[in-house]
Amino acid sequence: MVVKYPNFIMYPRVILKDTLYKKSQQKRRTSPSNYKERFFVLNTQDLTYFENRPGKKATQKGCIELSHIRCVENVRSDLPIPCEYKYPFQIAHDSYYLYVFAPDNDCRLKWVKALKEATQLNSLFMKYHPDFWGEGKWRCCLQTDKQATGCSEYYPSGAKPLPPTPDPSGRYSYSEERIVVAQRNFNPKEDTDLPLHKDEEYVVIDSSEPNWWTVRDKNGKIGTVPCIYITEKVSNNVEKFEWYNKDITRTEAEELLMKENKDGGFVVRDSKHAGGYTVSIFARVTGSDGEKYPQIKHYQVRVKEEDEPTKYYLAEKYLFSSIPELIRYHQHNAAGLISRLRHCVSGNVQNSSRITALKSGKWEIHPDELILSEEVGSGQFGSVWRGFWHERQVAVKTVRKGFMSEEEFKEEAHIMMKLSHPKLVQLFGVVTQRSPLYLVFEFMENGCLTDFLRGKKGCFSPDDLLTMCMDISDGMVYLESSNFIHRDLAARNCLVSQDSVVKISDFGMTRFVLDDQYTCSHGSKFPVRWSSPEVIRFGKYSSKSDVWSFGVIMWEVYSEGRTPYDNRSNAEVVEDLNQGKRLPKPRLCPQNVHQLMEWSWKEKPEDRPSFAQLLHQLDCLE
Ligand code: 4IP
Repeated sequence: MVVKYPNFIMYPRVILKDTLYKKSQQKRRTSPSNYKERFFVLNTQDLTYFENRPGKKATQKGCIELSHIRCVENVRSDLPIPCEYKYPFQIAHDSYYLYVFAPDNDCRLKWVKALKEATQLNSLFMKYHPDFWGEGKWRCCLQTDKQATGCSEYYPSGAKPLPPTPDPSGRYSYSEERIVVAQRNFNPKEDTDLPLHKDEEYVVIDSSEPNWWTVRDKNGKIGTVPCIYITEKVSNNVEKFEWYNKDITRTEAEELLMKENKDGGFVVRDSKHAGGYTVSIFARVTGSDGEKYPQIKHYQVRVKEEDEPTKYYLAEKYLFSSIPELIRYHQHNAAGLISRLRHCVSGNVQNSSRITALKSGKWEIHPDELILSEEVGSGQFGSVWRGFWHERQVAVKTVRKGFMSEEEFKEEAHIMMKLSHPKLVQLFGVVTQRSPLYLVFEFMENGCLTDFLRGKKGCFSPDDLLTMCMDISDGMVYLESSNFIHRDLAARNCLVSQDSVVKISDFGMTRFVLDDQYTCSHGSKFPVRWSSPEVIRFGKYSSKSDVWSFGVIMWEVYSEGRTPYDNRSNAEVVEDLNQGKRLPKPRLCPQNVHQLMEWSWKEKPEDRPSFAQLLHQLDCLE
């Protein structure tokens, strides 16, 4: 079954309207933080808010298309609310968060329910932040990036799914079961209430109501209880996390980290002190000679029992109520450690879902297995949809009729599916039973690298920019060693995941394109600005022509998404290259990175570095 995003008829139907308060969305750095009374109208197409001034016509202040809404949920916070209405909910849309305040809980429930219903196709299997963003961090998980992945499971339909079937390895990342402990006895007042017994544990089923939560007791009985009678149990249940390596010694942890060889690689293991835990971190540290040397440090998780509740820490200034919280914080902040916890290393589990998908060896996907939810853009091949395949979020590319040699592509698809690397956008399979073809890829929440760079211009640190280049070169080392030539490497063909990892997409795809405006170097759509001289002159592709294109990507990254040679026509670019001219150093680019660009743009392919050399050089700069 292929579900298309609903087709709206000419006149949208009004679903709800009310006067509510809203907080300004801080779209700009200089936006004020204020709260305004607005008249909200939800219809089948969008959510619009108006300013109502007595005796004057209402003026529209904002409008959010429903298809742009990612999440609608109550905000759970102990922050005092500085406007008249005290019941907050959030509407996450595009890259913004709109906080809206209802006068009472019934009104809030009504709005959240209606908005969820109207947008539920948009946002399956997401995470969200239950508390406010404020003072530069998420109050729920302390992450300091406003666009950081949410820390709580989001249920678009309002109903929570059944608990996940246990993973055979007993591990699944952050989807923890929430346990609460009764602080006092409670005698039910209504049929739907559940009695509470002091000090007993209960599993939280639904916490969307601010005052009454639905919980399950040890006998499996479910009912509502007053929130003021329960308290959340601190979960130190580290077993289910991928970073926890139960039975490994200090030496084994060191071997594992050395083998992985990733700056910021870390494991959490049992400490030699019974009941304790140690975090082992691998980092490349600059020695007195200026060279980088690998180093491993072990930090014991310390416990401050005198605090109520008990606190955990690695660096004394940063205290947390549980070990998972501590790890989550240090994944984003080094805060005194040798490195922040950048890469979780695990000796136990095989690499997640991707492997499961590929193990089947099946590349043909049946159309019934696919659900398309919304169109998210259009690529050079045709439109791109966000969809679901076996509960996995995927990007589905539809290929325009006559644009691609479908037969040749089908012959090659299984080879492309075997290419699997954390820095490549994974091809999961192909729907060939229909024309045009559907190509099913890993979904990348942050879209293409060019738009990502332009959208966040001015917000990147030097480390961010370098990491992007390293991500791409890491993926290219893999393609190079697999003797696979990309042929169209450019920032627009790299995608960015939810946690800002850059991955390479569309590798090898131009070979199947039939439109000679793309394939012929004189064609208007030919990527001259990314192409090496031998490609422009003789159509001679190699890993070294990919290296040239990679040099241009580095330039795009350090120019935060500018088009290369943006003041020159394609013909002028060719002329410049023939005269030996090259792109200038972008303002944000350090001299040594620019030297790598120039090395990649050597006239003769054999004078250019390999991707392995480039990655090594970038690694040394970190
Ligand atoms: C405005 O402040 C209003 O709060 C806007 O809300 C808000 O727009 C603006 O936020 C904020 O700068 P002033 O009226 O003091 O200028 P409204 O449009 O309801 O009046 P949002 O985007 O929240 O609708 P920014 O982030 O757009 O600047």
